[in-house]
Amino acid sequence: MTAKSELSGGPTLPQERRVVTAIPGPKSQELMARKQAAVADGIGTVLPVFARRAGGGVLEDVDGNSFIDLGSGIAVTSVGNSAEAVVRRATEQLNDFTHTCAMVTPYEPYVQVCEELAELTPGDHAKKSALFNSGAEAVENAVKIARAHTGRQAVVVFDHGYHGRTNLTMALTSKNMPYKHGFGPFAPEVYRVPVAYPYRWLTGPENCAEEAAAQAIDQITKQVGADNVAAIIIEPVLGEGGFIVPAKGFLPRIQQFARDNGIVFVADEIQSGFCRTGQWFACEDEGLVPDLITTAKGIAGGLPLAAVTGRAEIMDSAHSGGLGGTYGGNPVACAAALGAIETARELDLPARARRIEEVMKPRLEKMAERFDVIGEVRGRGAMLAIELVKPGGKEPNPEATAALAKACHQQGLLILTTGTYGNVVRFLPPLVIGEDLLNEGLGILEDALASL
Ligand code: PLZ
Repeated sequence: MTAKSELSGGPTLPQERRVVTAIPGPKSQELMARKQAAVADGIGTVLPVFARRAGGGVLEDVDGNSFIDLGSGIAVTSVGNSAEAVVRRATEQLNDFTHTCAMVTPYEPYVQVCEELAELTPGDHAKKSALFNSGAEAVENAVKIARAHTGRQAVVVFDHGYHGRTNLTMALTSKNMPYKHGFGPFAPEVYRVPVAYPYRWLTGPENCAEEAAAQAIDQITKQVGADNVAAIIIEPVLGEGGFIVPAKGFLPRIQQFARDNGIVFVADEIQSGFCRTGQWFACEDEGLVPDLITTAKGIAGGLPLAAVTGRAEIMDSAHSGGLGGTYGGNPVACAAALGAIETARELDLPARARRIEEVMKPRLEKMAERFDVIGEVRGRGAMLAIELVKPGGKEPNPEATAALAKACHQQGLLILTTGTYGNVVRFLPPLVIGEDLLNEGLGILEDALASL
């Protein structure tokens, strides 16, 4: 008989890979037929199995298959699924009250999350936060705040950038398919400039930071006018664009330009933040102190919560009552965030992310030597990727990428793809994953590469 604790997800779930049916199994297929009838086609599916439980480094489906999880629900369950402190705190909060609306009657967990964000984010200046439900909402609000602060309208973003699926954030997002196609018109006053993508910089990676920054700044000054720019928004590691780590020196130059011109510099750390890259925030790597920082995903262990955090005088620019939303900073989500932050501190998750890099990167680099299809291995901490190309050159290879993901899925390894060209396999394991699972997953990846 199964112990009761094993019936729930979370840390008690057996930490093993197990493939007991074809993928997808019969129960998942049945549910998929119901999904097709009841759920809009616009809601896609990466791995067509239905989840039953998840925890630690695994995700179990309704047919009893157990997948090694190298996706964390797109960088969300960094503390693991149903992490003990997240469940405990959220449950206590559920029993006390589920909602009052923070704008109607505030509650302590909201304030506590904002206090934690002030402490955890880079810089020792006075900081304030505002809480929302999703990453896109946080980015939209960062723009509202920057516009209120500067009295300017233009927003500058970067090639390969991703910031969400709402109307303004679609405009900020660079990739058309699947995010924007047919959904326009988009919000005005959004300008896109080059980013320092070392692997694909035409004159080579050595000059990439310098040249990309010069081009970006030239375009801003000549095409937009620095005085018209409210905000420059960038992901310190670009997520949906392909786990692009901007060449060293690029981000500081862009931030300096923003500072020199009274532009609010916004780091979108929704994917890269909360210990993912081996530091609490990816922008710490180059000592950046953003004016505003947007967070979501890893902040609350799986419950929907997002934040804008930044310089108090900028955050206070929006008039009283000008920011908010019915559910923003929901008390259960805030309690979960406090549990996730407690866990991250207790387990020293930044160190765990660095350890994941130590385990994974050398093995990925070995695979790159063995297989021509891997053009580059990149990333930091537990935000790693391989970019797949046609052998002999750098032409993107989305077909091999899709085939590789599928082959891994069949063997019980959950990996995700990404990238402007759809040719990047990304690795985002929960930071609490066991090293044995991680190594087993890499073995499956290697076999799948060999079978391509
Ligand atoms: N900014 C940097 O990575 C979300 C998108 C998944 P939301 N990335 C995952 C998908 O296909 O919709 C993301 C991000 C960065 C903003 C967002 C948006 O966050 O919580 O999905 O709105």
